Amino acid sequence: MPRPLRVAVIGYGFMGKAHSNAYANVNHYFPEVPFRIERQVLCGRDATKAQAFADDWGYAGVASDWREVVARDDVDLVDICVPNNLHEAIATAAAEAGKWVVTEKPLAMSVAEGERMVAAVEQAGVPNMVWYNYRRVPAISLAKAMVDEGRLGRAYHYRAQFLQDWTIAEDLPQGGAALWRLDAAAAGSGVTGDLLAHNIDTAMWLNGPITRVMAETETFVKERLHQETGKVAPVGIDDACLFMCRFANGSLGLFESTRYARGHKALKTLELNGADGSVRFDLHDPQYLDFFEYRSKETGDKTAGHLNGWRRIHVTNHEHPYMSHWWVPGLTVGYEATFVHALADFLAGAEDKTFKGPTFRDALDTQKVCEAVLRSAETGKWEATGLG
Ligand code: SOE
Repeated sequence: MPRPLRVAVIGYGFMGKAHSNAYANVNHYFPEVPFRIERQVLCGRDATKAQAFADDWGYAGVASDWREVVARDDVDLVDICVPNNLHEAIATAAAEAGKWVVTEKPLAMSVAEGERMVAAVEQAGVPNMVWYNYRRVPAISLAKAMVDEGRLGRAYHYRAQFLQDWTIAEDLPQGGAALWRLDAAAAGSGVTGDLLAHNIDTAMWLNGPITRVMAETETFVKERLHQETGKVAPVGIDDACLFMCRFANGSLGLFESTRYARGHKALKTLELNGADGSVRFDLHDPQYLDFFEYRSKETGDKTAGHLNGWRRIHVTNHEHPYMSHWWVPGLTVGYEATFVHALADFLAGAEDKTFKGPTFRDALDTQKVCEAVLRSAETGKWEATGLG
């Protein structure tokens, strides 16, 4: 019989919703997980909004102060869905109170903060996770399975993009509500921590540690009205970031991210080229993984020249990651399913420590790469990440 796990979610924005959907649905689609989720408390500063959200998503109660929530005896897991500058304080207090702790990405504002957070959860011995949800796109999980099966052979190149266009307008303010992502004091960084962190997490999951980076960033709009102070203030985030890197396995990487790519809402791609084959993924077609097989792992034979070509795998068969939990083959799942998958994996492996991550410790590695990227953009030099 699954045991109850009483969840407190801090924050009711975009991620509060994505995570709440996972809590509401994980037991329906993954009935084998050993916990039955109870949506115990929703915490948010605006009492009216918090109550409306709690009613919508079936939370038993609401609270306005996260300190009160982490101290409650009737909460087992604390989920942090608030701006990055609050992650450390909530996570460390929750861990010290013996709660399981999960947080939206990125782990922290800096490596120093992330290290303290890792120490807190590890000293308390509490299960922990960072919601790098794109690992759990079935097609990306399939790419991981194929890499682990040795289908790509020696890795040569990794490349990834994450392009958006929603911050181009010069009169868009910074700070407050969804726009905290433009405020360095709340976000820590711009596209590096917000978008590239996803790509770095996936890249290191698929291709191993990134050891050094060389980056360039730009802030295209230098000043924006700050919603909370009502004053025009310098913009401290990176609007765009490009970096090249080296992986510990000897392969080379190229990453690009911006919120100024007019026309792109979420062009998120990845490609890994190996000696025996390549995979590529595009979030616009999330059900597909493209595979080029140069040499068969099973037979060791090269694909006959006249049959060479990219294969589009429609990742909806029951043999594909997560898909036996959903519909019949051929039918698709969406963005929200990636959070359900992340939660299912976490619940399945949290107690017996078989959870494969990303844990806080894994996410600290991503934080180290992000920080090296921003450092390199400052120094104009290659910077070591300390990994690998
Ligand atoms: C930013 O626009 C954002 O919402 C990120 O914060 C999310 O992490 C990403 O998945 C989509 O884009």
